[in-house]
Amino acid sequence: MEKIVLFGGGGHAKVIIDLINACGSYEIAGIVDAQLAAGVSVSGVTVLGDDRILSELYEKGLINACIAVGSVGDNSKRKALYEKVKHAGFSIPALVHPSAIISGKSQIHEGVQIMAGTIVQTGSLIGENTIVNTGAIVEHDCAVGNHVHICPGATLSGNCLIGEGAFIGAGATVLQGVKIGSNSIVSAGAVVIKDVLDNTTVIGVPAK
Ligand code: JB2
Repeated sequence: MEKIVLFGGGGHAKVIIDLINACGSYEIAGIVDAQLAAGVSVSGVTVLGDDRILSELYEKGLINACIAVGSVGDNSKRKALYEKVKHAGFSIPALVHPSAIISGKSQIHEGVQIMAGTIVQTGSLIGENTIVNTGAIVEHDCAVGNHVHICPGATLSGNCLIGEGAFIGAGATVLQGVKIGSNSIVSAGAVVIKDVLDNTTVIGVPAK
């Protein structure tokens, strides 16, 4: 079985470890973490060191990586780490939980993480390094940009456009055809009924 290295060893990494074990497609070789000491165990996976061992790991033949740092509101850290790891030569495969329902007519790009119980409907595209978190729904013909986080239980209705780096909070709903701008934040539980500009935070029902 091919090996994979996780970058990040916090809460998101625990969910990723479960996902990879459920898929059975990779053996987890270890975790690279900015703060945890080498030798520490996270869900039974050992921390190998920090980002300084990136090239060493690659040279040893560990060529598959997973960005296991999540995000709360700001996806820029995840984006920067993805770009650093990719630049070092690693392959960052899409990971899809076996319980997710993914239309064969959707497109799932590199580094996407699709968690347990999600649905991605026909004609939708999920951009690089985006998280579709536990139980989220992406309805038909949505275009979700790179480095987006769709949080647990959020729903994108059909034909939504989600700009790069946007954050769709837990349980939020985006109505059909609505566009969310790049790096914008939809707060948890919001119901978005009209377009949101770039770099804008909206809250409430209807979201403002
Ligand atoms: O640049 C980095 C880096 N920055 C932070 N490189 C590496 N290799 N690791 C990094 N980290 C590590 O990510 C931190 O040292 C820390 O161990 C981990 C982040 O853990 P935390 O639990 O704080 O956050 P998270 O990103 O795993 O999870 C958040 O986002 C998820 C989507 C949490 O809030 C979760 O509740 C949420 N589900």
